[in-house]
Amino acid sequence: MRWLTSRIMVAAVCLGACALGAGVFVEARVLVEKSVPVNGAIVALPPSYIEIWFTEVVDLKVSAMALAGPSGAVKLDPTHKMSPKTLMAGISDKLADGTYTVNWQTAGDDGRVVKGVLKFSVKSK
Ligand SMILES: [Cu+2]
Repeated sequence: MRWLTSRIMVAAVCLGACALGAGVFVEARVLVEKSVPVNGAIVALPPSYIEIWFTEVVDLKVSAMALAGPSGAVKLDPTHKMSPKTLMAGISDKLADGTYTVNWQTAGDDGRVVKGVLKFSVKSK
C-alpha cells in the first residue's frame, strides 16, 4: 500500500511538473516588445520603415513582414535584422492616409514560427 501511495505521489508530481513546464513554454514564446509605428498609433507623418523589437533573438530565415493598406498590399523592402532581437523593413512608397496592417512572422529561441499583426493609421490631413 505504501508502495502504491508513493507511485501515485510520483505520478502527481510528474503531472504537476509537466503542466508547469507547458505553462512556462507558452510564456517563453517570442513576443513583440515594441514597434515603430506603435501598434494602434495614428501618425501624421507616413512612416518610411517598420521596425519590431522582440523579446528574444529572432531567426531571420523564417522572418517576414507584409504591409497592407487601404488600396491593398504595399511593397516592403527586404526584411532584415537591425539587432539580434529586431526586424526591420523599409517602405519605399509614400503611404497615403488610411489604416495599415503589418502581418509579421518570426521565430525565437524555441524555433517555433509565431505570427502576429500590428495596425497603424496615417492621418496627414
Ligand atoms: Cu534597418
